[in-house]
Amino acid sequence: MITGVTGQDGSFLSEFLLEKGYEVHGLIRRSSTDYRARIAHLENNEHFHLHYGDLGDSMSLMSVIGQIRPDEIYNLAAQSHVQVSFNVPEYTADVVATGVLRVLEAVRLCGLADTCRIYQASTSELYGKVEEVPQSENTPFHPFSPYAVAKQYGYWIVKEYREAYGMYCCSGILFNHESERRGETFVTRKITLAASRIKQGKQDKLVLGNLSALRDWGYARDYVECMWLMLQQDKPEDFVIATGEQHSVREFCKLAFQYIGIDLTFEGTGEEEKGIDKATGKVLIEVSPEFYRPTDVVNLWGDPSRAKEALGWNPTKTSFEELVRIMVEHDMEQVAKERAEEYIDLQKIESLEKGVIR
Ligand code: NAP
Ligand code: G4F
Repeated sequence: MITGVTGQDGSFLSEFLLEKGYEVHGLIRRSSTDYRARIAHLENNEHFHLHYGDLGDSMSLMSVIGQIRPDEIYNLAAQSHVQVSFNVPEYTADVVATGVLRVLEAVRLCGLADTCRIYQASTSELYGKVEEVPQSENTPFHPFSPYAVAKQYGYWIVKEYREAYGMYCCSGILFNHESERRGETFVTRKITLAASRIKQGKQDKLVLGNLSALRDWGYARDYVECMWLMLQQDKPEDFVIATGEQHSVREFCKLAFQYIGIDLTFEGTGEEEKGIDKATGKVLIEVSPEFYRPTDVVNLWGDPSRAKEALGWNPTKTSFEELVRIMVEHDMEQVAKERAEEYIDLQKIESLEKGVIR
């Protein structure tokens, strides 16, 4: 069973498990619009089943878990946007923190504590205002957003159920992982979509926040394998999943624009910094404090040694360069197909991210 099946990771994990011969049950929440694009290609698969439920609703979780009696649960559902967690902190806590407890307790109350293994989608945001670089399983946590604080509860409640009830449950401390299916308001996808639209004359410039933030970016398709591997071990254990390589938002921009044939140079500092097309002198990237966060995590860099050793996982199967190329190639095609009435109003999305209605 996968919660968050309609999300980036849920869709890749579904494909991965179906290829392994699993019966996959996904939890979806009711919405007035039918947003299932990432799993549309799986919906005719007879081994893929969908159930309505919500992480905010224990009864639906009990009902679905009691009915399916899953061998493995991948708890991926979350309000996963860090900036949005400052706008909706209470809701974020309910889904991201208490939601984990609801899943664990539903498993226990359905009498599955001894048979059902649980993977919890934990995060590098737990390291937040980092206390060491790079970060490993032994690095102290210092969560730095309402989202991260809620995820910290999820991490500890999983550990508690493991120790109190002997349940096989564990947390994957995953560093940022991106893809052509990444939500459009996360910085990487915002950049690859904007670069594609600028190249095709459909957007003038891209406005970003902190260009100096550093991330350890991997490819989501590679990372879902680790979620599965973590549930196939003799004993449950928490792992850091990362590439071990770090890049800035600025470097990501430079590479994405390079793939569409624009050589960018950055001039100025702070809010005055600009990304300029070397060939034409045109300003293509600007900084706005609108996208600064009240507290920003600026130095994430994971040490995947333990996952390499114990899970036999290759953290650099897809390189940073290849990841950016995959995303840009996808978005160049997507943007070329977009009809005028289908354009996503980036300005509106960006404002929403900041809680502003324009
Ligand atoms: P995502 O694309 O934002 O997907 C989140 C999923 O959760 C969606 O399917 C969403 O459903 C679902 N969801 C949200 N609220 C829900 C609720 N109340 N009840 C049931 N489902 C709900 O996230 P992702 O990038 O795939 O990440 C998957 C998980 O890993 C998340 O828990 C995230 O916090 C965590 N994580 C992600 C990264 C990363 O870099 N991607 C790194 C570390 C940890 P709708 O489609 O209906 O919105
Ligand atoms: O792409 P982001 O929004 O991802 P963030 O905050 O790292 O969170 C993602 O990764 C976490 C793992 O570490 C997950 F747990 C979480 O669920 C989510 O998937 O921002 C990355 C960095 C930040 O420092 C942000 O301040 O990029 C900086 N940034 C600069 N300009 C921007 C922008 N981020 C966004 N979203 N939009 C901007 O315009």
